[in-house]
This record gives sequence, C-alpha cells and structure tokens, in this order.
Amino acid sequence: MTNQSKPKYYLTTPIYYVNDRPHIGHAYTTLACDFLARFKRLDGYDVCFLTGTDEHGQKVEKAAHDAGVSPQDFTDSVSQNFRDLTDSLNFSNDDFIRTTESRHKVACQTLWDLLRERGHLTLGSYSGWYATRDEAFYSETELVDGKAPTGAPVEWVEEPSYFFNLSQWQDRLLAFYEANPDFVGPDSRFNEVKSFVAGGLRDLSVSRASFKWGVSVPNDDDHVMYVWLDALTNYITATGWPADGSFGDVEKYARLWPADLHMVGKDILRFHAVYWPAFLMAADLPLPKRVFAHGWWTNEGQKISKSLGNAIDPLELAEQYGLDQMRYFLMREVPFGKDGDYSAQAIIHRINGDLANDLGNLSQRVLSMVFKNFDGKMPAFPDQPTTEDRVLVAAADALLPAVREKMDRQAFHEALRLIWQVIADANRYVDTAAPWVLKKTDPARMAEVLAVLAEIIRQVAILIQALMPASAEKMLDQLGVATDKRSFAQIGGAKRLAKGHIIAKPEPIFPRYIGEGAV
Ligand code: ME8
Repeated sequence: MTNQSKPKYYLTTPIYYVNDRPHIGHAYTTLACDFLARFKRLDGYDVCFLTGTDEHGQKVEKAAHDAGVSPQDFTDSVSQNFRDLTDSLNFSNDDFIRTTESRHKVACQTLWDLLRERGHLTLGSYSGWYATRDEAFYSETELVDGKAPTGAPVEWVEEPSYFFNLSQWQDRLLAFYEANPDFVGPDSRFNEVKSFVAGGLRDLSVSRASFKWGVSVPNDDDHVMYVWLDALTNYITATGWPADGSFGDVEKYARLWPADLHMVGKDILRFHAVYWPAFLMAADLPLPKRVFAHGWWTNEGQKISKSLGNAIDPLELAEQYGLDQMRYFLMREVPFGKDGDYSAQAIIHRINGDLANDLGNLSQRVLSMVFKNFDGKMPAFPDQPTTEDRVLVAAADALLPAVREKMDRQAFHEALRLIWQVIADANRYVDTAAPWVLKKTDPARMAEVLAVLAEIIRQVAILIQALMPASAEKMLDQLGVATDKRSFAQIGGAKRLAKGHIIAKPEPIFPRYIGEGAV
C-alpha cells in the first residue's frame, strides 16, 4: 500500500519549554506517543508523530538571562538536548519543531491575522496576576495564599495587551463538547473541562508588551504574542499550514489536519481543550479530534521539582535498567491517565517479574528446546489441536482487536495487561504440558506443544514491537521471522510458522536485574 492510500494518523506531544534539562516527565509523554505511533504504523496507518520545543516567553528568556547567554544561543543548546533525547530513547518522531523556526513564525502571524480580520482581537490593557513558571494569567479570586493554584509565584502585571474574545465562545465550546463525547480523555478530566467552561470564560490576554522574546504581533512591534498562542500553533505549523505561505504544503496540510490526538500532561489540559479549540473555531479552522491528559509522576512519593533537585534523568534510568525495560515500566506500571510514583523497587519488580520471568524465560525455554531437539527447525503445528492448544492459540489470535481497542482509548497499561495475560496462559500451558517430560514419553506431542508455543511467542513479539522495538526485533530475529513479515497483518491464523522454518540460536533477551536495589 502506498502512504497515500493508507489511513493517516497525526499525533503530537506538547512542545517542551527549553528552560531546563529533559526529565522523566517529558520522556513519559513522548514515549506514550511513540508507543501509539509505532502501533499505528504496524497497524497499517500513515503516521505523522510530532514533538519539539517551546522556546519563547518570559520563562525561557529568564532562564537564558540566568545562564548569562542570549535567548537564541540558550534555546539552541537546550533544544538540542531534547532532540538528542529522541534518539537516545528510540523515539520515532517524524518531525521535531522549534517555535523559533521561520515556518512557525509565519504560521503564528497568519493565525493572528485571521483572528484579527474576523474581529476576535481587540487592543486593551491587562492588569492582573501572572505566573511566569506557568506562563499563565490568574485572577485575584483564583489565587491561593497569594500564589497561583499550581503553587507558582505570581507577579502583578499592568501593560497594554491584545485580548482574544474567549468569553464569546462558551456556548459554542459546550456545544462542541456535547457533539464530540470523545474529544477529551479520560472522562473525569473531560468533566473538569466542561465545568470550567460552563462556569464562564473571561477574555484572554494574547500579547505581551513588557519583553521582546516572542513572535512579533503583525503590524504592532510593541507586542509579542502570548507564548501559549504561539506554542499551540506549532501543531498546525508542522502540517505545512498556511498552505499558501512561504513554507506551505497544500497536500500535507490537507492530509494531516486536523490532528488525531494531542497528548498532554494534566497540567496543560485547559490550554488544549479550551483555548486551542476556541482559537481554531474563531479562525474557521478544523478542530483536533482528541486530547488526552495523562497523570503526573512523583519520585519515591515526592513531587518532582527543580527546587528539590529530584528530577529523574531518563538517560540514567535507561543506562541502569535497559532502555526497553524502562519503556515497558513507564507504560505498564501506572494506569495511563492516573498519577504514578516512580521507585527503584517498582521498576526492578517489573523487570524481574514481567520481563525476565514471564516473557524472557518463556521465549528462551521454548526456542532452546526447538533449537536443540529439532535441529533449529520448527516442528509442524498440530493437525488436530487439543482443547488446550485451541484455547491458547485462540487467546493469542484474539489479542490484536482487543489491544487495538485499548490503544485507541490510550489505555496503554490495559493493552499490555492483555498481552501479558496470554503470556501467563502460555506459561501455564508449558508447565502443564511439560515438553521436557514429553521428550521421553511422547516426542511427537512435544513437537506439537513447541509449535503452539512458538506461535504465541511470534504473535506477542509482533505486538510488543511498538513498545520495545529493539527487544522485539531480537525475538523475531531468533524466530527467523523475515522483516517484511512483522506487521500486524501477519497476526492470526493464516500466517503461522511453517514446518521446517529455520530459527536462530536463542540468546536471553530480558536478563534479571541483579544490580543495586535488587531483592
Ligand atoms: O507546559 N509527570 O512545557 P513543559 C508526567 N511548553 N509528565 C510530566 C511531568 C511529570 N512529573 N513533568 C512534566 C509546557 N511532564 C508547554 C507546553 S504545548 C503547546 C506547550 C510533561 O516543558 C507533561 O506532558 O512544562 C506536561 O504536560 C509537559 O511535560 C509540560 O512540559
């Protein structure tokens, strides 16, 4: 199938502020998108997966100032750290956008012009509270003990500002939510968004006049755009919008927009589920199909913060525990959408249990027996499968649609739970069938048992490519599965390994973790 004839899937991560080094939280969001992007590619979609960096605004300007370098030099170097992370963590993003790029400035200014031409922007003056850490405006009534509700310090700001008429969009937003019940996930977060909008919206200040590090407002050099209007626009910039602009790409924009999914942390849902749709509606542009807000990680029970100095470096984790092991842990440990706690004990538990014992041993035991007893050639799948054979194989054959349904709802932990249920079934089957005993008592049956098990391993390995690409590749190499036989189209009954199919010498793929902290 050519890319043009495949269905498209466009998904995005937030673009990260370049005020700090990337930490586990950033890696988490991008990993979740990577898991989904790889899954969709294997499932026959033409995927565009976007990530990048948010480089304007007061927060970044201040970080550059504190570092004693110009904002441009500062953003160049920190943005590079985020770009490097995508390689180190094996993220398969198709594009990496920086808001300081020309293509993005053109898109921001075009969006601004559309809003202005349609009468949605007015020049006025802002006086109120601003939290640079959140890059957000707060009213007096929202403050808690003199701070933003997020705990960020606030300062009083009084300056000329353009306002977007957000208050006019309340009814249209509510009607849109009503008509699109899957627009925000999880449901509990959607309810929060709806009550926020139902409570009434105030016009939004969308320009700043007291500093310069931003996209200039067209025809008014005294103002730069509010960093959130600038940042949200990245999602449409990357599609080649505006199609008639200097960086435009008519075909790409038409194919990619609207986005299928904006993945965000719960901290920035309001910007994506309220402000962004309102800007797009006001500009007469199509709205994204879905926004999913995941929860936050704490570190051994504590909030991760710069002041506590307890940020977890994803590269160190990958180094210590293995990249695929870390990727598995982050997606499996915490129900996606809920908050979660990182602890060394928890990751070791997952590595030694789910990966080393359950999957690693299964694959190693089965493939070694095939390799040793059948000269590295697959025995035939049973002509007349037993009930146990049938039940196990049917469970594996039924996995893809069930897993797909979970992935489409971003229930990543559930998708993995389903796969590991089949792995557990396979382990019970191997213990009961005891092929090492059959070797002496009934070698023909041993051959059948191993063929059934190899089929389960093949299907599991194909499915887990999306999360643990390097390890799954090794498993499939050992099984001798050709590289063009690894997509989801290969899952199910018609594609089983034929008798005589040659496998490679098996090597352990998921070693037990025996380093520091192991019990
Ligand atoms: O908000 N646990 O950028 P940001 C889980 N530039 N996820 C976490 C996390 C944690 N402890 N800490 C951060 C911005 N994240 C804006 C976005 S989008 C148009 C502009 C993740 O660098 C989570 O995805 O502060 C959160 O939403 C994002 O990092 C915030 O990154």
